[in-house]
Amino acid sequence: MPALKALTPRGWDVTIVDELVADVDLDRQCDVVGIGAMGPQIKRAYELADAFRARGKKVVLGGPWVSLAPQEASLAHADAIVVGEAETVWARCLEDLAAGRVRSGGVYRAEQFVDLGGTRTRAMGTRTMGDRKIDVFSEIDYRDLALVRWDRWKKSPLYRVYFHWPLMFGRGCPHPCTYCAVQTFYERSYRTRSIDAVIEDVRRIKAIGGKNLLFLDDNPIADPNAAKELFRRLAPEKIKWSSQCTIEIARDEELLDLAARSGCVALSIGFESDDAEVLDGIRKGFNRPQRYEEDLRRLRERGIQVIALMMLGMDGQKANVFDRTVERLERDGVSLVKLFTPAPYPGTRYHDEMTAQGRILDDDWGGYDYGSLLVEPRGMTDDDLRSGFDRAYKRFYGLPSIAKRMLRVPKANPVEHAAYLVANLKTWRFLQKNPSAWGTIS
Ligand code: B12
Ligand code: SF4
Repeated sequence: MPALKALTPRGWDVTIVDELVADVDLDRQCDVVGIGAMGPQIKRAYELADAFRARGKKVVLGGPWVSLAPQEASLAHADAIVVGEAETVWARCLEDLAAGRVRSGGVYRAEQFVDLGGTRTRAMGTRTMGDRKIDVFSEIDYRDLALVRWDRWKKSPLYRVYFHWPLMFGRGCPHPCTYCAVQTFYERSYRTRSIDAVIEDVRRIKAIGGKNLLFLDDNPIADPNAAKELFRRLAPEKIKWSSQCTIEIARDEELLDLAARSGCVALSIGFESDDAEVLDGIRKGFNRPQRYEEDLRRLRERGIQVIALMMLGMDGQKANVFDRTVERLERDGVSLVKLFTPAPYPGTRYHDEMTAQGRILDDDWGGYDYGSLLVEPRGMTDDDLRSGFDRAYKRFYGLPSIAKRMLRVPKANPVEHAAYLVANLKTWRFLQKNPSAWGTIS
């Protein structure tokens, strides 16, 4: 939202409301309401859109869900939708709405990816639009666009929720994982901002007292050379940062050393499964699970906490997967885990595969969280999946497992170690009160 605000032409007065931390005033005076949503929030986004339109306001919807879901679904709730990145179309969309018109049936589609000012990789080559082939990168230079106002972030109630300073190095990911909205949205392309621009952001954040940064990237090591250069430049800044990336970070010693020296304290990593065949089924064979043990040892040695992301209920997994997964995570000293039941997000190849096989169990997108039964499992019953999923969470965040894991997770940084111990204990307490709330939150 701050990025979208920064893209808004002069003359517009913008207010950001995040419903996680504030109530939305449906009667607020405004010309245009823009709404974005992630995953299951889309249902609420549609409700809000309807409520605003019933009060005579113009509504525009955008973001990854809206971009990938069938357009009609979103257009039923909005005057206009932005499909893809907003940079090249947002100003035109606003201008049209203000003038009381829409073009292209209300669909403002970004036909090009914006140049972020750094490196670019492209797995897809050019994109075909009708009978034309177009370059997927636009000539708009992101460096010319207004920067996020970090001073405002510090005062925002969101800061107290996220307690990190969010910034971005790159967008996209070149991998082909079938279930992933990111590679679908970005068509497997990957771009970085210029490292100078990122360092400038870091210094602005430091100047107002920020230390803990969160790179919002999906995979900041997707271009390893660019990542190495970034980490070299970050090291003297003496900050701490967290992010998410593939396990490939552990397989390049230089990259891993540089990441650790630059202040990397925690990474969410999509292991998904320790079974090569299961991974091949979702085109994530590059994970190579036979190397996980060694990978995790290397990360631990460098004091990097690992939040493991694991999928349960995938094709090829049997009812023993739940206990086996937790045992492995305990043995490898993983700090935190997030478990996922298969979620067929619209627009993804996985969604198409499950639709073709007639296995999608729920059409209500409001339930598309990470713990619901959305796809008919093979190799286990629905009940096995439901009970195994809850059991795995309870066991991982049970006191014996916490003790076992915390003895193995990195202690190189005592403050971080204490924070992760507290996070585990809080999760244990939460579980006592809400034994089956898992997957609905992250
Ligand atoms: C960082 C992140 C988070 C952070 C956010 C932290 C923060 N302080 O902002 C946290 C961890 C909180 C988070 C949580 C969740 N996330 Co998240 N998240 C991301 C991530 C990695 C980056 C988002 C980002 O900031 N990108 C940078 C900005 C600039 O890009 P952007 O958001 O795409 O916005 C551009 C366009 O999409 C468009 N746009 C976006 N919104 C709007 C709105 C309007 C009106 C317009 C016109 C345009 C527009 O313009 C922008 C500029 O081009 C994305 C993956 C991804 N790459 O998208 C997942 C992602 C968006 N998250 C996802 C999900 C599912 C969730 C959760 C629902 C998970 C859960 N079950 O809890 C929660 C919901 C949180 C909540 N608010 O309730 C999914 C959404 C899938 C989908 N098809 O909708 C994604 C794509 C991850 C994935 N691989 O599937 N997330
Ligand atoms: S590696 Fe991660 S971000 Fe990249 S395509 Fe696979 S799941 Fe998506």
